[in-house]
Amino acid sequence: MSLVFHHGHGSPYSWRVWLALEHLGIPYELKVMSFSDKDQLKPEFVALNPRHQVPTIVHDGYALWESLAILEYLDEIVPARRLYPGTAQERARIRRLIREDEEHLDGKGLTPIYDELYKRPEGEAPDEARLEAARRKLAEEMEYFGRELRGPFLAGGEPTAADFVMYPDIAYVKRIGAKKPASKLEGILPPAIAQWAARIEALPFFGKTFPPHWRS
Ligand SMILES: N[C@@H](CCC(=O)N[C@@H](CS)C(=O)NCC(=O)O)C(=O)O
Repeated sequence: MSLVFHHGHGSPYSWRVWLALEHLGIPYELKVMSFSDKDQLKPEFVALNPRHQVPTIVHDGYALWESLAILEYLDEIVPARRLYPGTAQERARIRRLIREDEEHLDGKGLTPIYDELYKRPEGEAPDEARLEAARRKLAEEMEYFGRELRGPFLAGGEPTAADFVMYPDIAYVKRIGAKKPASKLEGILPPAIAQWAARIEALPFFGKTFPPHWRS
């Protein structure tokens, strides 16, 4: 089996897939794309993925993109270890948590904060009311997900796709909190989520997936 993984450091979508590949023990060839060099727009990559996004995998010549489609595909090709384990109901719950993360924690909490602090034109002040509303939503969502823990991880004793989808978002909350005091995100993680994040960070393969430019 040959699997090529096209990744971009700092992409939360791509990070999900890297964590999953490692957890499943799938051998892969890592190809890191440089966004500043616009690698994703080079003709050979656009020929592979017309949406020119990471993550993209090529498995035995079959190209696939969209992180959630990739996670479900990886789950099916390695039956010995699952990203969506359990009964139909347990598997559905993992999918529910993923959708809730995307819509609520990320979409209504983290994304507006990121937009206000990183995407406004130079010198333009953030919309404080929008920031505050998003910060409140993020705090509520992290409490919600803390209550969804079923042991060390979201679905029990082992991490699943739900943990690998949520972790990069929580890593962004931590990073923005540390880098942008105006975000007032420092210390916002409830204890249950801080401890859960520490458990992901203690996974033996975690270190290699951490964005190198985040180390400083
Ligand atoms: N819905 C996609 C989003 C992927 C995505 O937005 N990737 C960004 C990096 S975070 C990207 O590759 N952007 C490069 C571009 O659009 O040219 C997924 O879940 O995989």
